Amino acid sequence: MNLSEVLLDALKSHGARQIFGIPGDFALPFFRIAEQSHILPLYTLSHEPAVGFAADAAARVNSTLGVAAVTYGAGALNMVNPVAAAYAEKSPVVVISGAPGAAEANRGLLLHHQGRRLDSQLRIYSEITCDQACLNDARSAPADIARVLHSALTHSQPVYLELPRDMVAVPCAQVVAATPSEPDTEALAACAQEILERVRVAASPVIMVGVEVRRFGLEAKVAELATRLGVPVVTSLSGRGLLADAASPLCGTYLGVAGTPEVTRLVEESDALLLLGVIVSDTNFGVSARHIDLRRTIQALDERVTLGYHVYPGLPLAALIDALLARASAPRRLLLLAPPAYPRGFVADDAPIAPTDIAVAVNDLMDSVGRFPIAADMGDCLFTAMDIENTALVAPAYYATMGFGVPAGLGLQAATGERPLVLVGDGAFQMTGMELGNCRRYGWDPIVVVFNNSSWETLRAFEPNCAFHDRGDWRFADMAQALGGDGVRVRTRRQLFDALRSAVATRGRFQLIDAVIPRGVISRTLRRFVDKMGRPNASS
Ligand code: S1T
Ligand code: MG
Repeated sequence: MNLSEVLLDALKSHGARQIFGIPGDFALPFFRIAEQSHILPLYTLSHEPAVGFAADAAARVNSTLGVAAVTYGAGALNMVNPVAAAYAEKSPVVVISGAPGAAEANRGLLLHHQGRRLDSQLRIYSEITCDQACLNDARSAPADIARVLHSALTHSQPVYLELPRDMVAVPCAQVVAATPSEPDTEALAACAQEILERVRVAASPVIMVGVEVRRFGLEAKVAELATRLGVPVVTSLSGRGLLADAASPLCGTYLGVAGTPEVTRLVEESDALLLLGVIVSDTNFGVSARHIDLRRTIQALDERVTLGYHVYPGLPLAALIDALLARASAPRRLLLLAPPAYPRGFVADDAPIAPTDIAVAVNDLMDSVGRFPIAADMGDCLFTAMDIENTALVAPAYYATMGFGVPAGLGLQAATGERPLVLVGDGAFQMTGMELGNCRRYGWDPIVVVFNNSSWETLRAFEPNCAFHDRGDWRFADMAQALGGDGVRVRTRRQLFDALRSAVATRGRFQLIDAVIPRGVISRTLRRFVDKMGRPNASS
C-alpha cells in the first residue's frame, strides 16, 4: 500500500466515514488516490470554511472523526476559523493538507500559496489542533498517523496532518492503532465514591450535560446514571440536543437569565452541581442570574475531575461514568420538574412571522411527521432553537461563528443519511448558503429556513441605532432554482405553514423557505438575553 491508502485505511478504522474537501495542486495526487481507492466517500464543496463546518458536523452527529482535506496555503488557511470552532467545541476533525514536496521546498524559490515560511501553516494549525504531524518520512508515517488519530479520539479535538505531494504514492507500512492508556483504577474508584457521597448528602443535586457526553457517545449511560441516582438533568447551551433519544429526567437547557425560571433556579440553587463534559464558558455560564460558585461544583472535562479543591487528573469521562454506574445505589427521591413545555399550537393566519412562530411551526410539524435533526447557525435562529422540542442539534453555541448552518446540514445528511432542517439567518446565509448548489450532485435535500430580517439583528439588539446592521433585501428564494432546489418567500404565518408542509412532502431537492421577519422582531430567548444582559460595555 502507499502512504495515502494507509492514511485512508487508518482514518476508516478509527471511525471516519467520509471526507469533505477541496483540492489544489499540492493536494491533487492525494485526491486522485482518495477517489480511486474508494476507501472513504469523498464530497467536494465550494469554499473551505464549508469543508471545515461539514466535517465538524459529521464528527458531532456520529461521535467519531470528521475529515477535511484541503490544499496548502490558500485552502488550509481558508479553513482556520471552522477548525478553531471545532477545537473550541471539542469536535475531532482531522485536517489533511497537501503541501510542497521536498525538492520544490529546497529549490530556493518562494512557492505559490506560501504565506510566510513553509512551516507557517503547521505553526498556525498547532494553535487550533491537539496534535500534528508532517508525513514526510514513510518510515515514521504509520506511527505518526497512529499517534495523531489517537489524540483526536482521546481528546475529541481536531488534529493536523500535512502530506507533501511527493509522498502520497510512496510505499508505506500499515498503521497499527495506538493502545489507549488505562486510567488509575484506584483514583477512579476514589473519585467515583467521593462524587456519589456528595450527591447522596446533597439536598438538591443536579446533573448538567455538555458536549463531551455527545463526543464520547455517553448519552445513554448518562441518562441511565441520572435515572439510577434519581437526579434531574439539564443540558448546557452548547449541550442542547443531548439526551434527545434517551429516557432521562431531562428538565431542559440552562440559559441563566435567558432561560425558564424553574430550570435556572434548579441549577443555581443546587448544592451539588455535577458538570459532565460541560465547557465552562461565558455562553454556558455568563448568563447566570446568580453567581454559580464553580469551585463548589463537580466538574468532569478534559479527562480531569475537580470537586472543590480536589483534583483527579487522567480520568476520561467514559471511565468515570462507568465507575459511577457501577456504584450508583438505588434512586433517591427524584426532584421532579415537569419536562419543558415547548410552544405548540401554530396559528396559520395572515399575521407577519416572528422567530418564535418558526419554533411553534417546527414543533407542530415534528409532532405530525416525526423529529428531524437540526443544524443551526449563529444568530437569532439559534436562540429560537431553544424553543424547539429537544432533538438532535448541531450548532456553534459556544464558539458562535456564523456560516456553520448550511454546510453543517450537508455534513449531517452525508454522515447520517437523515434529512436535516437548517435554521440560518440572512447574514449567515450570505456567507455559506451557496453551498446548497452541491446538493444535487450528492442527492442531499435539506429543508432550509432563512430567518430573513434583512439585518444583523442579533447585533442590532445589543447595539441599536446603527445603519451598519442593515443587510438589504436579498431574495434568497429566487436563488434556489438556479442552485438546483426549490425556494419560496413567505411573509405570513399561513404561508410559512404551507411552505413547511410542501417542503416536507418534496424529497430529492433542497427546499429553501425565505421567511421574511419584520425588523426588530426577535425571539423571546434573545429578548431575555438583551433585557437581562444589556449592551456589552454600553457607554453610559
Ligand atoms: N462573523 C462571523 C463569521 N461570525 C460571527 N458570529 C460574527 C461575525 C459576529 C456576529 C454575531 S451575530 C451576527 C454577527 C455578524 C449577525 C448575524 O446576522 P444573521 O445571520 O442575519 O442573523 P440574525 O439577523 O438573526 O442576527 C455574534 C454575536 O458574534
Ligand atoms: Mg438577519
